[in-house]
Amino acid sequence: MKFSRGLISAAVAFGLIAVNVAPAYAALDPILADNSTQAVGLIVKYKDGVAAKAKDGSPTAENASGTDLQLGRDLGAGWHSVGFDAEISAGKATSIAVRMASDPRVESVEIDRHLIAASHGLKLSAKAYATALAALKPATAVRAVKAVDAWSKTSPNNAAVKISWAAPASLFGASVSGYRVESNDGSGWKFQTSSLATSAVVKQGLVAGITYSFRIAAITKQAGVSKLGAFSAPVKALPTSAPQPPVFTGSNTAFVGISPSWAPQNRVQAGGLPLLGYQATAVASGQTPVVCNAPPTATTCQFTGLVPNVTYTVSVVAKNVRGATASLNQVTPLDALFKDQWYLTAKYGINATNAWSTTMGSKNVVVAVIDSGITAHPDLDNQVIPGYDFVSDINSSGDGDGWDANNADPGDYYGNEPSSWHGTHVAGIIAAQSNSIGVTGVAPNVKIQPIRALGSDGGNSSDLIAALHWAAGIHVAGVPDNKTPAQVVNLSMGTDGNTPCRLPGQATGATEDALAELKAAGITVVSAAGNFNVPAYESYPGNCFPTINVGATAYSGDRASYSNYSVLDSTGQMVGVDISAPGGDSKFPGDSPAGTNGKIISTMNDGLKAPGSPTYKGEEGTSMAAPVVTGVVALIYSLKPKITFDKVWDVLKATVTPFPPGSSCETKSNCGAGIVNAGAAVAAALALP
Ligand SMILES: [Ca+2]
Ligand SMILES: [Ca+2]
Ligand SMILES: [Ca+2]
Repeated sequence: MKFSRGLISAAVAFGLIAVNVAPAYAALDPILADNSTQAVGLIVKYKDGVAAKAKDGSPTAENASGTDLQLGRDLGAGWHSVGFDAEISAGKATSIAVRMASDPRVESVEIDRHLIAASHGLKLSAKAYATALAALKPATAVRAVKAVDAWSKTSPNNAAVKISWAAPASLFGASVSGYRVESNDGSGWKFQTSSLATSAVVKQGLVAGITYSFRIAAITKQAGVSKLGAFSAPVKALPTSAPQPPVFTGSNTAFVGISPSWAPQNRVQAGGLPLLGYQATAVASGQTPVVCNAPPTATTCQFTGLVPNVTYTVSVVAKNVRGATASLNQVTPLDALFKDQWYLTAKYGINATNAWSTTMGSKNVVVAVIDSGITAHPDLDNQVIPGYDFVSDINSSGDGDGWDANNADPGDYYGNEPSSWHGTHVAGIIAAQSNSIGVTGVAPNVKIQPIRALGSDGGNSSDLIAALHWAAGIHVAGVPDNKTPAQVVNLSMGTDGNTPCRLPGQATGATEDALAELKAAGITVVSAAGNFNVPAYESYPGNCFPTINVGATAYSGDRASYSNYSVLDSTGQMVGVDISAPGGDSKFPGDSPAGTNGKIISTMNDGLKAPGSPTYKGEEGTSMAAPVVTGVVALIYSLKPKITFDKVWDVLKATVTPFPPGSSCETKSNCGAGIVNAGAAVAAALALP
C-alpha cells in the first residue's frame, strides 16, 4: 500500500545488507545477535525465453557478475537462487548483484539474505545535509484554507472533512514536495494526513460531533533536503455522521413484560446531530418479529405482542438525518482461557466478540502461516490443512533434509534457548478452535496452512520467495502444487539491522515481485513490523511493497516498548507501520488479566528441543500482532471471498480504534492508522457491494 511504497524509497537510500530472517519476538533471539556481514547468494530472474542454465552448466550471465556462481533452485515465477562459492561481504554481494542486473538477459536481481550485517552508505553526508538544510528557507503559509463536513451517503457512519487551500505565496526557489495537514480536537495539534494536491478529504481518527481545527503547511524540497513551511491560520469544521451503535445497559433479551434498556446517547454518540428516535426489534426463532418505536429521550421501549414463554433477542437502532445504526450483538465463547485473551475484548483489544455475531470465519478461507512449522495441538488439529517445508539449509532445518512435504516443526533449539514453537503460537492466534478448551483464535472457523521457512538458524529470503509462490498456488519446480492456495498470508518474521527490500537502482526484486503476484491473485499478505524499537523501514520483509505491516500495542493501547515504528519520509508522510494490533508488552502489563503479564496467550508446546506436550503460553512481539490482523483479514475474506488487497486495506484503515488520547502513538502518529477493530471491520466488509 502507499505507506509501504514511501517506505521503500526511504529504505533504498541506505546501503544493502545481508541479514537473517528470524521470528519477530520481542526478546533478543540468539540468531539476531550474530553480527556477521555475509551474503550467501543472489535471487535472479531472467528475461522471457532465456534459460537459467548456460551451456557450461553455470548460471546465465555469470560473466557479467565477474565472479564464479552456482545455479541453485528454481523458486517459481521465473526466479532462481544463485549461490556464491563462499559467503562474501554484503557490500561485495551488492556490487556483484548490480553488475549481474546490467546484463541484457537479466530482468531483475535481489540479494539472498542470510546473515546479519549493518552497513550504512549512500546517505548525504551530515555536513552536506546541514549546509543544504540551512540554505533552504521555509515556505510562507498556505492561503485560502477552507474546511467543510464531507459526510457521504456511501459511508454514513464515517466522519469526514474536506479541506482545501491555495499554494504559498513564496517558496523561495524550492519546489513543493507535499503538504502536511494537522488537526486539533482540543487536546493539541497532531499529524492528520499528507497530500500532494491542494485539497484532502480527511477521515482517519475523526469522530462525528467533535469540532476540529485544521492547519496546513507546505513542505518544500531543494538539493536533497526538505523543510516544513509556516502553518496556515487554523480553520474549524464539525463532521457529522449516522449515530454510533446504541449500547445495552444489561441483557439484550426480552420476555412478556420485560424489555431491555440502553444507554442514552450524547451529542457525539448521536453523530453530532439531534436524534430522530430509536427503533427496537425483538426476534425469536419461529416467531414474528415485534417492532417498537421510541422517542430520542427514551432508554427502553415496551414491546406489545410478545408471545408468552418465548425469549426474544432485541436489537435497537438509533436514527438521525444521516442514517440509522443498529446495536452490536456479541458472541461470548466458552473456551476456558478466553478470560485471559484480553487482546480480543479489552478497551484497546480488537472488539472480536462483535465481529463474531456476524462471522467466526469460513472453512473455505485458507490462511498460510509461513513460519517455523506446526506441532500437534488439540486446539489446532482440526484447523490445519497440508502445507510444505521450504527450509533449504540442512544445518538449520532440524529434520535432516532440505525442502520436503512434512511441515512439522521439529524444534529450533539453539544455544541454550528452548525451541520457540513460534509457528504453533502464531497459528493459534489466527484460528485456534472455539470449543470449550484453551483459547479461541480471532477467526476460529478458517483453515491454517502451515508453511515452513524458518529453522533454528532463521531463514533465507530465497526460501521465503518459494514459500510465497507456493502459498499462492504458483508452480515451484520439484514441488507438488498447492491444491488449496491461500487467501491470506501471515509473515511473523523480520530482521535487525537496516535491511532494504531491494537493490539500489532496481524497480523491484524477487520479494516484491512475489508480493505483486500474490496481490494480483487477490491475496492479502500481512507482515510484522519488527521488534527493535527502530524505524520499521529497516525490517525486511515488512518493508517490502505491498504488505500490511503491523506494529504492536500494549494492553494500554500505546506502542509496545519494543515495536518498530513509522517515521516521516521526505514527502512528509509517516511511513513504515500501516496499522497496529495488540502484541503484548510485559514491561507495561497495565490492568491485563492476572497471570498474562500483558502478553498474548495462544497455543504452545512444552518441548525443550523436540516437541513435547501441547500447552498454552503468553508471548509478546510484532509476531503476535501480525496474526491478530491476519485473523481479522480472514474474517473479511469469509464474508467477501473475492475481495482484493486494496479493498481489505480500505476496510481495515477506515474502521480502526483510534489510539488512546495523549498516547505516544497518537501524539507522534508513528503506529499507523490505529488499532485494528474486528467488529467494525466485519461490519464494513458486510456493507460492501
Ligand atoms: Ca525439511
Ligand atoms: Ca520437514
Ligand atoms: Ca479452544
